[in-house]
Amino acid sequence: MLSAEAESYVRGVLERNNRSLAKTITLVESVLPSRQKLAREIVEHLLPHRCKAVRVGITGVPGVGKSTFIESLGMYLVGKGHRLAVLAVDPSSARSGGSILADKTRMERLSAEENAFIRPSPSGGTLGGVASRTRETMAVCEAAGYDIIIVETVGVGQSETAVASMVDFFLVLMLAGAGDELQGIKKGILELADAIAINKADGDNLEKARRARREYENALHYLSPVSPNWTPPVLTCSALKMLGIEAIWSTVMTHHRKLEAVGELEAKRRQQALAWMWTLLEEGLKERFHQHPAVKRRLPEVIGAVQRGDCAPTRAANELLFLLDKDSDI
Ligand SMILES: Nc1nc2c(ncn2[C@@H]2O[C@H](COP(=O)(O)OP(=O)(O)O)[C@@H](O)[C@H]2O)c(=O)[nH]1
Ligand SMILES: [Mg+2]
Repeated sequence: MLSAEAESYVRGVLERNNRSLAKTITLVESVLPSRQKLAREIVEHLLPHRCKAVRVGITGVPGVGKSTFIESLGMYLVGKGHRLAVLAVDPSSARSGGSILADKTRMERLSAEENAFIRPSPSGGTLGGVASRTRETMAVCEAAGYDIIIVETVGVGQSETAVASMVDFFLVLMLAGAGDELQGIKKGILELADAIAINKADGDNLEKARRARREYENALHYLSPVSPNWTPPVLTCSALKMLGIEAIWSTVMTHHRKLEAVGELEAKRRQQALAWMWTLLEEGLKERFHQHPAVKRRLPEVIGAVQRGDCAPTRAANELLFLLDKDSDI
């Protein structure tokens, strides 16, 4: 049975009330165990009511034009009658605080749209935590009838991998003149990309952008594609001048249709559902470990012993894990 409190949240979301939606997401992001319990109850009830949204992850270094791009793409999509939710997974902006405000002002036009819902980064929380709540948040938005979900993430290693593993399509925004940075961390990001778009292809930058496009095409050539049914294309666009935005969206839709036709999209979603379960399971186990009375009692001592070198880490871990098998009142 659904508690009365949970029911009012569920009803609000299903009635597509954006205030209820925002409140539900705040609950989902809460770190308080009692709030989390309520959030899980609500999410579970909302899951069957999700619409089949197209989920797109967008990444790129700060300044590449993600927010500008999302606003241009968002205006285009809303104009076509879609309902769009934008979620930001950006631990750096959560820390600095200021950039959230800047982002908000940049998406001014989109935020004024009735069919757009913009949710800035949650403050605090670990990277893994933020990303795991993003799944729940997407589900809640889908239950509120948002048929396109965009997840924005900043180019800092872990968060992209996490976001790429929870969307249908992963778009990497790049800048021209970054050809010499193709190695290292960038290569890792390219491997996740379903498409690359060279942004700021306007004015004096146009020729450079075209050159960069060829360079990235070459670079992609040497990577094994994510899917056997899809070769990631490299496109150019200007988020500011709203050029090339339509072509990028049509690429997303082509990818969607192709993967859907061969059953790959369904397989991907199932894989993601399993990954979601494992994330929750690992979180739950960790929490139980830290809540366990015997562990709580013994942990500080064991930590001290390992730090002093009096106890081997291997033995310490074993001993602590063994405590879980004991009755909590021993
Ligand atoms: N010339 C040009 N400038 C752009 C374009 N897209 C974004 N910008 C500018 O680049 C700066 C950073 O954009 P922003 O969207 O905040 O980047 P983010 O940090 O990736 O979200 C802003 O001053 C934008 O006006 C573009 O397509 N062309
Ligand atoms: Mg931004």
